[in-house]
Amino acid sequence: MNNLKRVVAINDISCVGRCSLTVALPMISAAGIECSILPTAILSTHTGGFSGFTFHNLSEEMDKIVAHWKSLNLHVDTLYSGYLGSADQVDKVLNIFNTFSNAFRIVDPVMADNGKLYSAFDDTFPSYMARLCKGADVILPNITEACLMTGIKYLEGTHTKEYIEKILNACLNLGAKNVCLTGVSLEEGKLGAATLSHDGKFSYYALDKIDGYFHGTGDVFGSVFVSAYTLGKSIEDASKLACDITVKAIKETINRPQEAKYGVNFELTLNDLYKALN
Ligand code: PXL
Repeated sequence: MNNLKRVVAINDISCVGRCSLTVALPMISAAGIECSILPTAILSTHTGGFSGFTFHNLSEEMDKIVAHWKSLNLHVDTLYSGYLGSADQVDKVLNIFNTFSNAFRIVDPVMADNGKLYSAFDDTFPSYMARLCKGADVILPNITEACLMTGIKYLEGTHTKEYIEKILNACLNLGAKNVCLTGVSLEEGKLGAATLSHDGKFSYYALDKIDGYFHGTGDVFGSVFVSAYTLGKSIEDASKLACDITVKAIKETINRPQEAKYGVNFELTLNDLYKALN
């Protein structure tokens, strides 16, 4: 029997509306990786587009879970952090990074999109997320999140390479080793990702833009990126595969119309994900 790689996904459980752990668990598993989880909060739905959702913070439980793991001599290949329940959880995640110090650290600083913070966070939150990015092997911000953490002004629409490279450089200045920036559009009608690695190499990848806002695509992108990187792909190849699978998931959603807030039909991409990585 081969030993599978293990990812620990640190993210919330939004019970309905595919995002965070309801995306990370099935996708990372489908890549042939064991996905352990550290839930940060439990919500009836995610916070984008539903009203009246429930929210239960799991900060106290997180400490107890990690304390137990310490006693198990657990092997972890990659720690993947996403949506946090509150700013105090940044220290908890840093503590987990130090506990499993041989694991890759991939931080998706989930907190904002389209120029705006998600409703659960206040203006101080980006500075906490910036602390978490320090020392990460890879960070996966969208343009809004990168701007909020670096103080660069957020610009809508298509971007110049100068603007994107200024953001990428500023992200590495936060102390991350590599960055993969999502939501990058250098040309009208195209959308994709840009990377900057520790050796100063930039890469760009884009596909035809599909109009509309699709909830949870950042989590699809992140889960594929984390899977590919954990299995030894380069930053550039992990970014390309994450773009390809995310676009496929969006296309599968357009064919089977549903309300966008319920997330994309990533389930129909799992076969492609497995084949691309195994
Ligand atoms: O997909 C990002 C995300 C994750 N978790 C929760 C969210 C969001 C985005 O709105 O609300 C709870």
